Amino acid sequence: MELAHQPSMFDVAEEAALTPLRGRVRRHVLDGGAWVDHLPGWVRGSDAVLEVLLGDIGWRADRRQMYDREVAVPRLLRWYGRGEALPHPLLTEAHAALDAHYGPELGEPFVTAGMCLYRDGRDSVAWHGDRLGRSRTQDTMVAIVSFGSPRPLLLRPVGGGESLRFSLGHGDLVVMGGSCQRTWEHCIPKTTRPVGPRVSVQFRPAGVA
Ligand SMILES: O=C(O)CCC(=O)C(=O)O
Repeated sequence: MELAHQPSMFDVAEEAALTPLRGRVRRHVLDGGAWVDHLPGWVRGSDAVLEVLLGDIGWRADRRQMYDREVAVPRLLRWYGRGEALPHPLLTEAHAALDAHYGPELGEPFVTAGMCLYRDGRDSVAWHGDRLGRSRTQDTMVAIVSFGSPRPLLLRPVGGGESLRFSLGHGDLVVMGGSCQRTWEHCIPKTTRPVGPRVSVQFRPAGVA
């Protein structure tokens, strides 16, 4: 895939490695039983992972029905199911580290890894909650690790209210937890600013989508 990618000054020299989670993740407690954990720069040397993710890993361009016409989904997608090998060992380590840190609170492991590739500022995801599975009725967690050019993840309460903004790229981690998928919505808005590609890797428990 030919995508112009400007390496980050902080990221390029190092081999990819995780930094500790314990004592460093900051929890934002939100209304309605939701929370968001945030750790900027969780992955050091994240550009090495991005290079692999921007390669030929089976990205798929989806289409969806919008009223009476079919339109292209504005991002590329790749889904890794239970036990499927992830394309970079750092992602396997990240999965294990998330399970070790969040397992006691979540009560189950993260199982799937969904990936989105935002090629430039025209790619986006509209306001939504991940409510297709058990998360429609149950508390859960969705952990997102971001690679490449930062894009804002916005969150707002369902029904309206003040929104929150996390700029996510270059190895940043956010975890949406509690009732967040039911009581809050999130999006990655389009931008007219020139931005390089960003890949988000979302770890979810079984049955959460
Ligand atoms: O790219 C992101 O960080 C968010 C992705 C997302 O909201 C989704 O795929 O449901």
